Amino acid sequence: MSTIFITGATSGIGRATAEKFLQEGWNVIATGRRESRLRELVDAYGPDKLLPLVLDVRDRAAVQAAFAALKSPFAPVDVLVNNAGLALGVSVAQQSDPEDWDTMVDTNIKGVLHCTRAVLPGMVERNTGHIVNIGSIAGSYAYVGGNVYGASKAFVEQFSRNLRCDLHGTDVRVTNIEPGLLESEFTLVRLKGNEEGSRKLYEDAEPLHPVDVAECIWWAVQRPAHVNICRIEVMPVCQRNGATEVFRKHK
Ligand code: NDP
Ligand code: 8X3
Repeated sequence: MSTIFITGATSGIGRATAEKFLQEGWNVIATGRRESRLRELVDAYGPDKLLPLVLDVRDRAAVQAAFAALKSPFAPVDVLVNNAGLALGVSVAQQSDPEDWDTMVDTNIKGVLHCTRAVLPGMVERNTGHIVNIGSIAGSYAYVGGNVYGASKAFVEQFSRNLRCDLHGTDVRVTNIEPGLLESEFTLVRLKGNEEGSRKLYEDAEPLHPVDVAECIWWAVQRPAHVNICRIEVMPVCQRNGATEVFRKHK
């Protein structure tokens, strides 16, 4: 395997995954909405092994066109990492903004569907490939304000399991990685630009770093072809039982 397609490679886990696979000599298709961030990656790694694509995963036609237009050495795609995603807001359901709910559903659920559907027929035809989904512990552990975000990640978890059923008899692999507290732009986005709020969430704790998840992805992909890593649930040591149980050193 040598070509990986990563959604949401402009920040956090996606960017760290792009860097990990580039360092390991893979061809990387790095996608996201922010062109300037993709340009930074090209400036750092050059265009030979890195194809930057401005892509909004909510746009099914654009996703289909992006996959259809890929050419060697960026085709065929051996690994798809469905990483693009976000949480918006921390309100209880009865006070949440329905627009935020739509954006989370369109990105975290429909975005995963669009990319998976676009890449899967080719993988089945070649009888090889790997779909790596980025779920979350929020898909398994409920918390106040987690409502649609957590439910969207539960969707990703069950979709990953169901994909394995549909792919039974092929050599295509499916992995769902479920990280806990991880410092990235995630909380800044969730709190709509509130830097102080984002800083406070990670204060006095040692969260996961994006590279920790990139290493999980690398490990799952590197297993021998007959091994399917189904789920990886990974939290920082300071966290237990989901989002709200974080041990803080000075509190
Ligand atoms: P970041 O906010 O740092 O990165 C999110 C990425 O998703 C960005 O590259 C962003 O790119 C991309 N993205 C968002 N919306 C879209 C869209 N419509 N189309 C294409 N790309 C999009 O957060 P993380 O790296 O932490 O998050 C990555 C994944 O990990 C998400 O699915 C998140 O739910 C999950 N996760 C995060 C955890 C955490 O605590 N941080 C824990 C568990 C899971 P751009 O804005 O340029 O489009
Ligand atoms: C993000 C992790 O627990 O903050 O997926 O919802 S959590």
